[in-house]
Amino acid sequence: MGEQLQADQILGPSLVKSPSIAVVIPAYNEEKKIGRTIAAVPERATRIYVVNDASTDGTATVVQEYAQRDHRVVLVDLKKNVGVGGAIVAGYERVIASGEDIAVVMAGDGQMDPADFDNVVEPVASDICDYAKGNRFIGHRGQISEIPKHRLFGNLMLSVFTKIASGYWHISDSQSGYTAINRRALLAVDWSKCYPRYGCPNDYLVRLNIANMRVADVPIRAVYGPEWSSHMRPHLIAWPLLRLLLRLFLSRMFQKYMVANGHPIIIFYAVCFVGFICNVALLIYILLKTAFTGIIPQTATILWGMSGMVSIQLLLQSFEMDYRDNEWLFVHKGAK
Ligand SMILES: Nc1nc2c(ncn2[C@@H]2O[C@H](COP(=O)(O)OP(=O)(O)O)[C@@H](O)[C@H]2O)c(=O)[nH]1
Ligand SMILES: [Mg+2]
Repeated sequence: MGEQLQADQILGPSLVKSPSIAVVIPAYNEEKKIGRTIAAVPERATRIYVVNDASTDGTATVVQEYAQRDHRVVLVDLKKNVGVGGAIVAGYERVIASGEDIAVVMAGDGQMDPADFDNVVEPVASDICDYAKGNRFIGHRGQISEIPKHRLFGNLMLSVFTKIASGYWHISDSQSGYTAINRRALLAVDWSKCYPRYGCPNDYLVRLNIANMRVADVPIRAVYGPEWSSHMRPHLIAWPLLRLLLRLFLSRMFQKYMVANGHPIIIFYAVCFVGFICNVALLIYILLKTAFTGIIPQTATILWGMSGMVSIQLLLQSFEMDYRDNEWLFVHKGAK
């Protein structure tokens, strides 16, 4: 893609001067923390949708009590558990139907700091981007050391795969759920198809990219401690999440680069894939041949080395092409 364009050149000046802001709060068995979370939502928010889906504790009752005191609070009570992603989508559907300009997602367990609310909302409210996502790795010094080590490692790995799948090479901390989205983006994505469980933030990013939405990472602080044990089980979600990312990657390649404009990146990725298969096949052949005859097959070894180098080269070039093609959707922190 050529020269980087300013947001207002692409989409016109800010569409909404003083946007209405809805907060979507997924809450599952959060009777102890949901009250505190609601009470801490900044005044700036005009509506608070708390999505409870079949909690087995008193979450719904607590939310109803708050709804009587605070007219902004609306309980969205789902009868069946649809997962955190499904709950967010149910909240988004309410926002789409009731017409708020921006939807902010905050966790029901109070793990997202209200002090960062403006940071997350501002780039969307001023129409610098369509979707802003909190990033715990930038801005707040010392934050990384507070994140449990195994979660940090998993997060970094998933962030790399999410860059490849989504085309948003400028963002990290892909699992962060503190986000703001504008109406344009809400209407551009088919939310009913989104992944309903813990992989939802990754899924949203790929779909936003297919819809050509501008995305920004903003610094946030996450709250950790024994009180906030996550329900997420990394070993159980890792494999489904990697499969989801592969499927979304292929879907993005097909929709953006094959159907839309027949981009050469498809050829690069395809040849890279064939090269990689040949490389693995050659390696197996070399190992078997050496094991059975005691002689290393020279031609196969040379071909193995060449196919490996060519595949890596093509892969890196594909990443570079993808980066350039998406650069106009990257909004950097502090960009005006
Ligand atoms: N409505 C709803 N909310 C959920 C579900 N699973 C998790 N949540 C909420 O999503 C938020 C984040 O979940 P949590 O387990 O703390 O994950 P983590 O902090 O991101 O590791 C919390 O507010 C949960 O109450 C679910 O199945 N339905
Ligand atoms: Mg949590």
